[in-house]
Amino acid sequence: LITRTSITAAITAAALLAAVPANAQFQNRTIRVSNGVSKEHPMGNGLAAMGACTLEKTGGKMKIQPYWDGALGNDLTATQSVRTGSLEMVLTSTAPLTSIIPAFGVFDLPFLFNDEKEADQLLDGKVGAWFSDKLPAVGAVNLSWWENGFRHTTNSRRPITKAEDFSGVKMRVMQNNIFIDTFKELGSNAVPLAFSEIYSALETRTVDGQENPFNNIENMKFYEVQKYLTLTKHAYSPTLVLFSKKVWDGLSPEEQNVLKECAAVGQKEQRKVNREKAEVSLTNLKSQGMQINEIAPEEMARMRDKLRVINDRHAASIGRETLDLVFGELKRIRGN
Ligand code: TF8
Repeated sequence: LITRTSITAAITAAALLAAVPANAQFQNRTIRVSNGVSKEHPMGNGLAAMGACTLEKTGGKMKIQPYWDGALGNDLTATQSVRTGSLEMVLTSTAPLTSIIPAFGVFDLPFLFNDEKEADQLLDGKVGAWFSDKLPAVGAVNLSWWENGFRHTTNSRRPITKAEDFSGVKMRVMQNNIFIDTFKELGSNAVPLAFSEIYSALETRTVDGQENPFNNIENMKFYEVQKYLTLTKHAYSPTLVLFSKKVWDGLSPEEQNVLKECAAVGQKEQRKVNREKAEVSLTNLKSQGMQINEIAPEEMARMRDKLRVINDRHAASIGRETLDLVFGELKRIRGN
């Protein structure tokens, strides 16, 4: 005799069975993400968008948990944790990773990109994928290209309006040979330091200046200890959304897909907010009392000429193949 209750029970059991594979695709997971800046930075907007996306796509199972202010290490040390698998994810500029993958050094060459549109096209296309493909070999998976952005120069010594003004200025640079060489070539004294050490180095005048995007200068309150801001726009820092390969290999294909899709959702938000906020940041830095200096076009041309030697000097370490690939693609993008 088939009762109403047993039919209900059978239907429930069938529904449960059908539901099992779908649920098993997603485990409860917390993805810890390290970043050097504080949570008001556009990186926060990107991670919030990415996190809302992972929650939605996994029925609340996959959580993105950001850690700010370098609490889990600076770019390089957090990247090492990602490589060993003791940390799930890090947002880092490519520059500190040039010591691990020399080809990334191409992004550190002065004045490589003219604007964000060029950077987006190159990084989101086959050349960006070519760089991402180098990461699994060193223990990481790049989920997407976000951005730190165009870098500008601050210092406490004097207004800088031409290359010669860098003379004798002690500049903090990222832990990267090409940045060290670039600022030495300009006549300054280049000191490599981790990001978290900048503020106190500026405050104690261990260094006179530093270079970072507007958003970072405001976010880290460098305006409290820096008077002059020069619009050098000398480099564009891409941001890697680096996931631990060790952790990645233990995820289901569905979880991996969610992470990739949601990193792309985060990218859209992060780039948008980063670009909107950069303008606002510049205005805020001015109202905080910073003096903003521009470099006249003819002085900028001289500076570019002076720094052309950097490309030659670092060609061997970056590698011919990388240089040809990137400059070839830029040529195509620029339509010349
Ligand atoms: C630097 C970098 C860093 C970023 C950020 C912490 O100057 O620009 O600000 O990579 O992720 O060290």
